[in-house]
Amino acid sequence: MVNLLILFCSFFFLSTPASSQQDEFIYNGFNEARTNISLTEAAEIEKNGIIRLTNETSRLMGHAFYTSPLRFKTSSNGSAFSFSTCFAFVIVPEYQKLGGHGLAFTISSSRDLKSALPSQYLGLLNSSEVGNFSNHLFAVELDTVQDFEFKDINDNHIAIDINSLVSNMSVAAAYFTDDLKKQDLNLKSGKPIMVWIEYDSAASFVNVTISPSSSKSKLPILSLHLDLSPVLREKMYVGFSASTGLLASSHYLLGWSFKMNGASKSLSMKSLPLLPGTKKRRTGLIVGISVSSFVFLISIILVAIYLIRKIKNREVIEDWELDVGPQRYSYQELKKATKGFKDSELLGVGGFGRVYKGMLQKSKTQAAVKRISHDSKQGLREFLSEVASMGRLRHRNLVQLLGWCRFRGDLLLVYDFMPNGSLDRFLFDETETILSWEERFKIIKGIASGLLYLHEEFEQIVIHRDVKASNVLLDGELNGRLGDFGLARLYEPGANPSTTRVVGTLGYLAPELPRTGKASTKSDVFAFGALLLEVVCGRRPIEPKAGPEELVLVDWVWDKWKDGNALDVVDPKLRGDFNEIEVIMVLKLGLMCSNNVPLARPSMRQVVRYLAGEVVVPEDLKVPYEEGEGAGEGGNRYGNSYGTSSSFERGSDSFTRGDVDANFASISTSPFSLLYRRDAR
Ligand SMILES: *[C@@H]1O[C@H](CO)[C@@H](O)[C@H](O)[C@H]1NC(C)=O
Ligand SMILES: *[C@@H]1O[C@H](CO)[C@@H](O)[C@H](O)[C@H]1NC(C)=O
Ligand SMILES: *[C@@H]1O[C@H](CO)[C@@H](O)[C@H](O)[C@H]1NC(C)=O
Ligand SMILES: *[C@@H]1O[C@H](CO)[C@@H](O)[C@H](O)[C@H]1NC(C)=O
Ligand SMILES: *[C@@H]1O[C@H](CO)[C@@H](O)[C@H](O)[C@H]1NC(C)=O
Ligand SMILES: *[C@@H]1O[C@H](CO)[C@@H](O)[C@H](O)[C@H]1NC(C)=O
Ligand SMILES: *[C@@H]1O[C@H](CO)[C@@H](O)[C@H](O)[C@H]1NC(C)=O
Ligand SMILES: CC(=O)N[C@H]1CO[C@H](CO)[C@@H](O)[C@@H]1O
Repeated sequence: MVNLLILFCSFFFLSTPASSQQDEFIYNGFNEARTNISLTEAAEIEKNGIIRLTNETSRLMGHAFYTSPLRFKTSSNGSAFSFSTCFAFVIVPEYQKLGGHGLAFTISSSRDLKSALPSQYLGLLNSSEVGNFSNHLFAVELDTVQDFEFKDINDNHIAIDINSLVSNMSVAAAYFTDDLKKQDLNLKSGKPIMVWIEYDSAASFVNVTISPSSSKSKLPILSLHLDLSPVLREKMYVGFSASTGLLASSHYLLGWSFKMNGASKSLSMKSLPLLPGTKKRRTGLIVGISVSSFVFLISIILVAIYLIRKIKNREVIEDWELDVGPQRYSYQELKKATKGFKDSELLGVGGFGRVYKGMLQKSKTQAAVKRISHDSKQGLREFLSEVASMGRLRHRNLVQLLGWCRFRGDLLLVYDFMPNGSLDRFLFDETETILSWEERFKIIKGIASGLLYLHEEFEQIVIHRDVKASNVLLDGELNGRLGDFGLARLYEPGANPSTTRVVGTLGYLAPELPRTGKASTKSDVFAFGALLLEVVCGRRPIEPKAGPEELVLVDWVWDKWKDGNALDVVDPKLRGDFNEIEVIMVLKLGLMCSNNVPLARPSMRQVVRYLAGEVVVPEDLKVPYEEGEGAGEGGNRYGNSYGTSSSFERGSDSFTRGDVDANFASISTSPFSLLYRRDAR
């Protein structure tokens, strides 16, 4: 009986024509497809049925393949069948506008792609496999980072890849409207995008069409004459691969349909699952209207309160304020000093507030007055108890805090005036004066000793939290002085990692910070490393305008270092006039401080010793990023990881996680312990 059944079954399978096997499917969300879709690496099916191929972690890859292989040919030398597929995806980049690699529809001879690499390899191949005809790989990539070989194509493109990631054809992402006008489409907009891929076997054509809605335009955006017969084997796996680079995005798949030898069933945006946090249009509108009327009402009330307050315009000084250490200035005095906070007295606008130049009447000295708005009295009070300690910080490489003032929700901090402004202006702007190497080296040494003081020499450990070129100020003799210490704390909640918002500046943020949420002396060292490289190279840690191999300073420096061409990175503005030994030492130190592993970074004390030439920098240098992760040739193994949440926003010069203003209330209730007790280390 059993034998008979087996006989019957094998007969049935043998005689089944290839095209009638399971070769068509449609998934609106993947909840019921858990057994038919194989996920590997970072990919997972979320509760609502969406496949998340990668989250916003650096250098991840994720794969989702239809579990069983599909038959694409009748015999090994036959011609490949026609097929068509339609899918919907969403890319949510960690930083708005800066995408981190991409997603590819893939036909592969294997669904085990463990040895592939992330970043620009898209999780499809590794560096030694690229271009090998025995890969049998066909992919349509939706890439959010500029390709090496298509410099003219922007960072938002669709491309066809065969056995390689050097694309056969690449076009900027766009679609045709009903009247056949070409319309650009941002792949990393965070909104669903529909993709259709059709292969016509008889005509040997691959067509790719994308659209922000369910309606497919008549013209494909990419159409390539291509015979897939030599590329595809008889049995192939179909699915998706996505990867992240230094900059990361979440890559989501909402739905997918596929059909061999025919038109795949169409998907409808309406029946696809939604990403958490997005709302269908109409409810969005209603919510929008009610929110805006609510906001309107609130603003009327606020205006009324403001007017009432204005009438009672006077300064309220509370008892506790009298206990705060350094000098308390009266608001009237600071107002007068800055000519009423006039725009003409504005020295700069930083991440934390506006800085004005002021002439203090009493002492007849110039000062810089930083005005920070903060609407929580509790937070301010705790912060000010720390200001008291900061007033005791005294070091020639720190900008001295002279005093403070609270006026309503505003905190005013009064600092020594630094006539030569901030270092970033000299490094990056077209200024007349170019800092010589001697001047740069002096500044570096000064800042190192200032940081050492904060970390180890003051009575308590003070973590700066925002070391960067724009926080390095230059006094009249061009000594480097660190400013703004501890201010980042004002925007950071307590140590609860689940609510952690990381404050800092992209390119200076240590990779462990988003994960642990805890700033440490080692995260300051990381930022100092970025500063060292910046000073030598005369460019920012992340330069979106540079080519992909130069985008991230650390990686670029490391590549050059490895190849023995370290001096190539030195700021061309120095015109070759520098001390090679010192430059090499600073570059080396910069790479050491930029190590992904906190423990591998030197302490500030060691840094100071190296810079002073007391100790020789170790001969062999560790790779600044963890080894084995995307370490392929030419891989952009970006040195850092930037956190986990999608709500980074680009400020004028700093990236603050989340909306600072909107989050004040929640931040301000948390403790502000800027200063760690030394014995609690
Ligand atoms: C999963 O695949 C099997 C055949 O391999 C098929 O019978 C079944 O209908 C599929 N399920 C879904 C939800 O596609
Ligand atoms: C992102 O995915 C990786 C790999 O699956 C995982 O280790 C990491 O914890 C995830 N991070 C977050 C924030 O979900
Ligand atoms: C295909 O290959 C088989 C042997 O593998 C051969 O017998 C057959 O003639 C070939 N067909 C064509 C069309 O080349
Ligand atoms: C690349 O992948 C292949 C298998 O696909 C593997 O044999 C090879 O070792 C990998 N090469 C590297 C450099 O990882
Ligand atoms: C291509 O890959 C095959 C199998 O992995 C290998 O045997 C062959 O040496 C590779 N060819 C090249 C040029 O790397
Ligand atoms: C394009 O496709 C063919 C296979 O049809 C391949 O041999 C060729 O190397 C591909 N690459 C480029 C850059 O044209
Ligand atoms: C592909 O697009 C071309 C126009 O570029 C069209 O002529 C052809 O019919 C399309 N093929 C398929 C299978 O849609
Ligand atoms: C390079 C530069 O701008 N140096 C100036 C720094 O500040 C002193 C004092 O104001 C000036 O004399 C320098 O010219």
